[in-house]
Formats: sequence, C-alpha cells, structure tokens
Amino acid sequence: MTMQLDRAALIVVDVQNDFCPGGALAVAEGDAVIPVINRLLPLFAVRVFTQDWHPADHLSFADSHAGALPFSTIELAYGEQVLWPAHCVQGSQGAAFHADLDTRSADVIIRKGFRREIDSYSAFHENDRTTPTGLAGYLRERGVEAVWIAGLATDYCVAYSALDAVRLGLGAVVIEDACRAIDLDGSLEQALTEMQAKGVGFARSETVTG
Ligand code: VGL
Ligand code: ZN
Repeated sequence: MTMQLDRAALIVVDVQNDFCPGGALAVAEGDAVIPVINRLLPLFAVRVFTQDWHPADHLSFADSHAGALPFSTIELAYGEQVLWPAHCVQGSQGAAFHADLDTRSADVIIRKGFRREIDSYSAFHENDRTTPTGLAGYLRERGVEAVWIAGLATDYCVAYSALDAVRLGLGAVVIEDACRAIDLDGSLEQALTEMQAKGVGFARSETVTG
C-alpha cells in the first residue's frame, strides 16, 4: 500500500561526513541511514536537505571557549548550549554530504548554523527559537502540509526540526530506521518523550516504501 504523499515533504537532516563514522562528530551507524533515505526520496513530492554549515570560530565549538571540553555545556544569550567538537566547517570535506547520498534529488538545500553567535539544530529556526531559516515559507509556498523527517541526529537536529514543524502547524513524522542518535546523557530518551508528548508521529520506512 502506498501512502498519500503528494502534500508531504521529506526533510533529510545533516547527512554529512562529519556525522558519519570517521567524522569529527560521528554518530554511531550514521551512514546506515543512507540507503534507507535514497529509497524514500523518489516517493515524496518535495525533497529538502539540510546542511550544518558553521564558520571555523563558531560559538558552539568547544575550541572557541578557552579551557572548555567538548560535550560540556555553557550559557549563551539564548540559553544552554552544548559545546561540540569543531564540525561541519563551511567548505570543508566534513561539511560535504556523504558521497553515497542521492543529493541530485534535492529540491532545496537549507544551510544552518552559519551565524557565529547562534547554533541551529532545527531546519526551521535557529537555537534562539526565533531566527527563521526560511524553510517554513518555502514549504507553505509549495503547498506542503506534512513533513517526514530522516537523518542525523535523532536527538538534536531531527527532534528540533520535528518539534518546530508541529509548532508551525505542520504534521510531522520521524522515520525511525532512517535516523540515528548521538545520545549524550539520556538526550535520546528525553527527545523521544518530548516528541511523543507534542504530537510528533513515528513510522518505519516500510510504511512509505511498501
Ligand atoms: C547536530 C550537534 C551539532 C545535528 C548538529 O545534526 O544533530 N548536532 N550540530
Ligand atoms: Zn552543528
């Protein structure tokens, strides 16, 4: 049975070298999502990719704060921020999409996290939760009513994108086997609980691909 996906977008989140095995912020089995995503792409009317895209001195990098360790947290103007190892630096090989990902099928690529002072997990808003990426307007003009979300990482950029989608009045479904998590100090459990509470749906890719 095929799904009714003519008003649905697939959002492919951050399937970049730095989030795959061997990368600067590698997600366990991050590259395992690629064949699943490649199978899903042709089935959606609208195909959005996101690309984490940081300047080399980005404030989310531990290196940008004297003495700070990766995976510690600090307070920034908009609240708590995890400090990451430097990753997805603009123009670097780590910021490039994984070579096996079918990027030819992208309708639009949303870059995020390019302002030094603000991190951006969500495809819709930066971490201050107000600065827009422009994706909401793009999807509205394309007539999209629901987004299906795949990619990396389940507990950060995927979860933030799904929660923002619901807040914007869109349907949101996380495709579980097309995502992998960082899972820092229970962050996966926390993200799943919050997504469930806010009405994000969960499905396996076979629901779409049959
Ligand atoms: C991400 C941490 C930092 C993600 C991006 O794609 O989930 N996580 N930057
Ligand atoms: Zn990042």
